[in-house]
Amino acid sequence: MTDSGIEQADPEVAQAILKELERQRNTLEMIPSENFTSLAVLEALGTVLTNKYSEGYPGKRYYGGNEFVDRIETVAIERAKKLFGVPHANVQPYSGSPANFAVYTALCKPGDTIMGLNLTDGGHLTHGWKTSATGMFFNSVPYHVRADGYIDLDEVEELATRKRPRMIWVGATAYTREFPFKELARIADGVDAYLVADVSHIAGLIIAGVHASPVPYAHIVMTTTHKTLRGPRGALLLVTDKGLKRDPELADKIDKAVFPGLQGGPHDNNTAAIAVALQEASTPAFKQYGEQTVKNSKALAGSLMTRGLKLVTDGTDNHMILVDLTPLGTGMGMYAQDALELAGIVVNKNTIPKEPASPFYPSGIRLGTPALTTRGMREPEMEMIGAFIASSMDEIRPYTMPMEKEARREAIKKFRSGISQSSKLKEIRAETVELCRRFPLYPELPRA
Ligand code: DSN
Repeated sequence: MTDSGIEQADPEVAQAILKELERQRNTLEMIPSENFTSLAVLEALGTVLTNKYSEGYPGKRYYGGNEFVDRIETVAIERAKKLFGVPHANVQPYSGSPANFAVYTALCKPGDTIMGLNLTDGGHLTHGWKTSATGMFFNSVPYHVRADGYIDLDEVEELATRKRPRMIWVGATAYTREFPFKELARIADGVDAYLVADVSHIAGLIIAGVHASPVPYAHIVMTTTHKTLRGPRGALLLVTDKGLKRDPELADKIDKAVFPGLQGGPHDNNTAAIAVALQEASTPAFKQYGEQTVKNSKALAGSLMTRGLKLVTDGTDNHMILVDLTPLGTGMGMYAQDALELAGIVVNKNTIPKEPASPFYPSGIRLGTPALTTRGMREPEMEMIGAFIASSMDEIRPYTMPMEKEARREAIKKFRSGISQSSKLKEIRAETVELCRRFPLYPELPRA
């Protein structure tokens, strides 16, 4: 075992980490599921807790030596319960997808019918998409959004009445409007289905009071901890009073589904970092953060629309914006993502409702304000960034994305060589670097 630091022990990896830090510092991070943790969260992650095995739960471990891990996990559980106002929390899921699979394991038998928002309408893979285990092992009946981009509640009700699902998911990975928890609870209750809310994207907004909470309406709530909640990677499974009223053993079923059902030893360093993030999320400063994230998102949406870009649902209620690029042509999401990256703006290509192209070459981009807001940016910066994005989109107008494979390969080649020469994108890049410099990120950490 070496006892030197990473720079001496493994310069190759150390250099790549430092470069990644510089990349995060010098670009506008606008993927709506990403954020920057505090130094305290980072510190908790890089601790000796990673050395420990702790299968089981506090006070009921399979291995010895868990005195301090028990203390940490108990603190995390109590903070999660208090913050979300629920009687039971499990803080061990490795991330959102395994946490969601634990919900299936606790509530369903293989082959049971489940409903969730269709992937290309903004739903998550684990809400029953065909290539996910959740779509393979369960009978998935997807619901959709209407032409205006809002969840089609009439369709949900019609499908639920006809298909009698065991469980209905509410939640998404690309949905820019307030989730209709109350309406979906009415539908789920009407057919005796469990309502499970996946609030991974909006957990921080719920805590800040700028999005309704699903807790009064859902039986189980799942959230990842690394998005608007601003913690480390990981997830929480929360059982509500409504859930316990329906099944007093639900908390136990969830715990057993996580361990031993699906996971082995919890990642104790992550648990500690989650505890720290939950502490931070309980402060007035976090409430302000959540409020500003939504104000920024609305300001950015306004700036983009004023400059002629089309947004799904014509705006946003949360931290996220979905740009419909079909006025520029179908399947242009990848070009938009690449052009913006050259301009120093990191977003992801995304399907739009009724996607006319394909999930691999989709017709939209998804962007959001959680990370920029963590850096301290506000409405004036959003106005400016909206202008950068709109100008960058002008640069992709001359290109097309054919759907036929060979023609597409040629078109992408032509795009890549053309766009890398764009002087407009180079100019914008200089401005985004300057903007990043004005809002320093992790100034305490080393420079490359
Ligand atoms: N990858 C997450 C997101 O970007 O929304 C969902 O798993």
